Amino acid sequence: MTLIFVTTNRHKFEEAREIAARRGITLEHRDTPYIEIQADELEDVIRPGVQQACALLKAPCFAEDAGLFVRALQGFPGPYSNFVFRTLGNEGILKLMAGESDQRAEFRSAVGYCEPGQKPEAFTGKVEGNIMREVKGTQGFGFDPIFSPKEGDGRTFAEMSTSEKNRLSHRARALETFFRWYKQKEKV
Ligand code: ITT
Repeated sequence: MTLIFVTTNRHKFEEAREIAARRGITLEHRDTPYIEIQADELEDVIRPGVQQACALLKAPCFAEDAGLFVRALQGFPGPYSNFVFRTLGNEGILKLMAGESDQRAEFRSAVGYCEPGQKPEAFTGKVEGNIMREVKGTQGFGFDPIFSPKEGDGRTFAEMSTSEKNRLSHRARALETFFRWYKQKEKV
């Protein structure tokens, strides 16, 4: 069984490939760019996004939107995570957090799936954790070096292998829900 994952982010694809393989699903990578609208909820961003990608590809596909929501910053950068990572980066978030005692944050993920002529479906996942005081680790991508999941052993996502991150991550959780739904729908 093969599914198309539309993303410009190679790291996301590698993470998803491992999760899909465990369920007997092969992923095909497409980096077709689609427009992401501005909205507070990731599901509201990914639904029109994946619908557009599906129309461009003329094939069933899924896409994902993720973000880091920091409690002391009222959920910032949230749906603007891509832009904030490119502009302020990890050091920028650490500066904003200097002097904040509440270090809680969560990563959220929304996976969107669409078939030509159909309404898009969305599946979500999240992981709670803390923003570190300094960057730690070199694996993963984006905000991984400043985020330590609550259910972990204190390491950041950037100090974990892909399979370790996949045991806890927001993306893994959203994808697991999507793949379960998909296999049931396809009766496989
Ligand atoms: P797409 O083409 O799939 O949209 P993207 O990199 O633009 O790729 P998103 O908009 O979903 O992905 O993600 C926004 C940013 O949030 C992303 O660039 C990272 O900086 C950060 N981010 C998302 N998921 C992350 C994760 O698992 N670990 C660390 N940072 C993450």
